[in-house]
Amino acid sequence: MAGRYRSDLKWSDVTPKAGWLNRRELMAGAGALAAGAIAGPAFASLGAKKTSYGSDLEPNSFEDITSYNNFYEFGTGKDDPARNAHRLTIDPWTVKVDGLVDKPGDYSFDDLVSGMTLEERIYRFRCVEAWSMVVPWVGFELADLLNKVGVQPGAKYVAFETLVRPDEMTGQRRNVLNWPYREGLRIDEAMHPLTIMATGLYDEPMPKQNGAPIRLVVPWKYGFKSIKSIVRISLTEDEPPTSWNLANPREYGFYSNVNPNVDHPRWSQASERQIGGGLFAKRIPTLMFNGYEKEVAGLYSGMDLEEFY
Ligand SMILES: Nc1nc2c(c(=O)[nH]1)N[C@H]1C(S)=C(S)[C@@H](COP(=O)(O)O)O[C@H]1N2
Ligand SMILES: [Mo]
Repeated sequence: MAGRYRSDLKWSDVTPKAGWLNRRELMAGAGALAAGAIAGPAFASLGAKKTSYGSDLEPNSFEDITSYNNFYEFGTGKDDPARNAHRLTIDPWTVKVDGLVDKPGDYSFDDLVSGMTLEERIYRFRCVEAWSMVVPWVGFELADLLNKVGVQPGAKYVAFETLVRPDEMTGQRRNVLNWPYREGLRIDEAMHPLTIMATGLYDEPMPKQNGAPIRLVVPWKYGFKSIKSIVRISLTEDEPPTSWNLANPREYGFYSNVNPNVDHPRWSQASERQIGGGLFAKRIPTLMFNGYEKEVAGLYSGMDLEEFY
């Protein structure tokens, strides 16, 4: 596989789009902004505004990002989602917004995304299993969506649910997890500008194995918090139950912030294996809050990060 550490290959050689090759040039100058706002069908992510988020990071190849996945609704093997997710129907797609909001309702994908500013965000992505990638997401800030639907004062958490459709999501025929897959964030985490709803990657609409048509991305938390193929967003007063926490509360906390100093009960979290690095690649040290400490540490000031893991 074309790894990003093979010296004869540059990331630009393994990316799928000619347009992508000019990304760095685009971002170099005012040209970045000239790329302009998004227009056209909401499903298309082409034309997303280029920003400087993550311009120092080397993205994994499209191939890596779409062939090594966790999406238990399609099986527990890393290659199961790529083989099975094509069965998922994503059009039409409806997201129920309920709980403590001014404008609850069943929103079509287009209604949900309309008015949002799509941007490219190149983020580190760190799975709790101690592997990592760098992904050029396309998405918009969750805060913009929450402001659009109107968060009521009593709301302290946001809960998310994935689709349940065992006909298409064949992994749901077994009770590997308590379906639907559920996740949640504290409201200040949800409102943080780094938290995005992603609708694409590498200028492509979100591949099904990565959580089409819309998924959460919270870059400073372990990957399982970034729930895929979302059909429900609820604003709640109480901390919502989450699938991995229900399955094993000792191993998977509600917060699950990336933290090299707090080991998983069964393995160290001090370092990680970069996908695409090849068989002999050295592990790299894991960064506090996955490298986003400057931006997010303030959310947890005064909290004992070993207690609230
Ligand atoms: N609905 C749903 N969302 C999910 C998962 C899942 O099994 N089901 N797996 C999580 C885990 S453990 C990880 S590491 C990431 C993987 O995202 P990726 O396949 O796009 O890299 O998705 C997360 N979101
Ligand atoms: Mo994960």
